[in-house]
Amino acid sequence: MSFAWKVTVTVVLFAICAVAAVILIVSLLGTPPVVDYSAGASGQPVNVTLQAVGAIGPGNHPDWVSYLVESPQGQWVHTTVFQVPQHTRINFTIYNYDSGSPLRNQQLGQVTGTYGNTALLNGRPFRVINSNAGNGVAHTFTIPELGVSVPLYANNGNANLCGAAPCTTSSPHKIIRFSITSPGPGDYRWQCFVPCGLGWLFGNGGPMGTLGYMGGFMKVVA
Ligand SMILES: [Cu+2]
Repeated sequence: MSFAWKVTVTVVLFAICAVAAVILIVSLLGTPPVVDYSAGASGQPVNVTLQAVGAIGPGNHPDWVSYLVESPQGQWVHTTVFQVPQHTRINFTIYNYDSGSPLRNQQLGQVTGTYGNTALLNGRPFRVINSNAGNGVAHTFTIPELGVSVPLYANNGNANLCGAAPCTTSSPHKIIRFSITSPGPGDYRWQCFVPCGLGWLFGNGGPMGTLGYMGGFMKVVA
């Protein structure tokens, strides 16, 4: 092998390794995009809209459960990070497209930390879901630091459920609404507390442990 060849092979191999390292670092550091509901906030209530799906569809993990966030412009974004103004009424609407099961911990069937400690399920107020009855609970939306937790009543698992996000209301769904008051500035972790990562240890790996699927941040800004 000539010297020129050796140099060429060395350079090419180095370049390949460098590119691979960059891709790895970016994928490890990569955080989901932020949907901003705080721009132009005027103290008026802010509406935050999410959907929970049984399978995200396209991408690296097509069969992972996930949340999505709807931008103020009406685009569904595959993320779990959103930004709201401080000390403001936040009206949440969550479209649940997933099936569910009985809860291992019935405590998570309760609505806590919302206005009136209540939420609406398809327009009807509720404070607790008995997950041993009916379709069970699919996911929760929980912000532990604020004591906020709302169970998402499930769809019938035998129905023709949406198989890839973003789902539309032509698929079976439940609409859950509730309101909270945003606290002072900070990053508030939220997540689902149903171990819904099927096929992972105790259901808590995969989408349950990956930002952008079953957990994220509510960023509160001044
Ligand atoms: Cu979940």
